[in-house]
Amino acid sequence: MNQPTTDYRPMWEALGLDLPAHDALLAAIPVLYQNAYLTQADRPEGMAYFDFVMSEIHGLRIKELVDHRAAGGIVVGTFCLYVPEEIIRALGGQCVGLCAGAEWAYGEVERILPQNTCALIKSFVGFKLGKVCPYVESADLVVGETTCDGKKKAYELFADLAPLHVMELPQMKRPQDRVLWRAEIEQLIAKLEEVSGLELTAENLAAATKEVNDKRRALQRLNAARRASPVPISGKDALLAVQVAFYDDVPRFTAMVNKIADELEVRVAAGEGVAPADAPRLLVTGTPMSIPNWKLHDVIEKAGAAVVMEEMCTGSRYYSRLVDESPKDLPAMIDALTDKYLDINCACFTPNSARIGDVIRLAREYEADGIVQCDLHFCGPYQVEATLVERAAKAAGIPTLRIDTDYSVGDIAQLTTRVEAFLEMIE
Ligand code: BJ8
Repeated sequence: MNQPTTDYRPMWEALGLDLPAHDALLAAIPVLYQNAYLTQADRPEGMAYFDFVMSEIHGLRIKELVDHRAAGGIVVGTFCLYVPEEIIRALGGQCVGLCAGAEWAYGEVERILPQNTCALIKSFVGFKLGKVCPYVESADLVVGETTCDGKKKAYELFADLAPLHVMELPQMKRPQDRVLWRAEIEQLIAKLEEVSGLELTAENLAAATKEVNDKRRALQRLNAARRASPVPISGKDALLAVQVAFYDDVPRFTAMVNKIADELEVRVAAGEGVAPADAPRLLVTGTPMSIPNWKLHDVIEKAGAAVVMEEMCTGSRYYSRLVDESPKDLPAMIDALTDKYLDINCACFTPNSARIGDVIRLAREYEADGIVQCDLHFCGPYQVEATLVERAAKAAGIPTLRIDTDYSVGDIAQLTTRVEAFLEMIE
């Protein structure tokens, strides 16, 4: 991974980062990336784009956001798939995901949050308290959502640290819940109009909807190629593409992913892959994996298996459903957004049987030999739902492995042993 040649330190200082702490964070990421990514053989050539993106993760992209704001645009940070990127973009905003995949400033975090809070929540609070995230420092507004209890209560503390708007997400999907959710989307529109000084119109929303759908279509193409045997791209690389989708420039990202999809389709036609055709194929499901959390994919693929699909928010839940582009007037377009976003299957909903159905359907479509459930410690919704996934997989005759973990590296040896034992069992 090349180091950036531009000196971004004045920009980081102007954003209020703690430069020594930020230096330490930036020193750690290339080591992780080198070990997980650059040791892989036969990567698609197009992944060079993602190597570049990673080398500039706090550099060029942040400069683009700073320039965007200087030109009058806004930057909006989010933590969850339910926040519609289309509205942010229609109002001249750049949407950036703020979930972090590494432990940071936990000492400070545990002064205000219980120790038994999931790593995702602790990390986004830690990155903010530790002043090491230029994305959150660039945000004109952060949008939270009432998904799990940990997140919604953490936002009450986060409101002291950043300008925050919280959307109330229903916990069920009945007609009255849809009414509530549509009203929440209307309130988000009003808030973003206030922050941006712009008005949402059918024209700007149609353009943004098409752009974001195009991004999802490109990811659908890339991931469709993973049905092939041998699989033409590693699970780690496919995961990285979705992780980067949360903060990269949308049209550029779409073009690059389509280029990789072209390359994968050629590989599939030629029968070329990154793993032997008889390598065990695994579907991974559970809580999201944010950069630089590549731990489980790395363990699985170094053990000789191929991850062929992710049923998670950094996976199929991100790209599998599109917004209906056929409505032409604004109220009908907002209806289409309401339906698309309420159709995401997060374990915060009850019942959430559609997610269980998705896991089994995807395992079959991608001819998975096994399902690995990977959930963060202290994540009640996904850890409880894991039992339902296990039951459904058993009924479908698909072996499962259940892993509860966090962002530390302390359990890598234990995870490796468990994954290897699982692979022996299914081979
Ligand atoms: S749509 S998965 S991004 S809420 S891991 S913070 S659930 S205790 S992240 Fe999520 Fe939106 Fe759902 Fe997706 Fe809570 Fe669990 Fe922590 Fe979680």
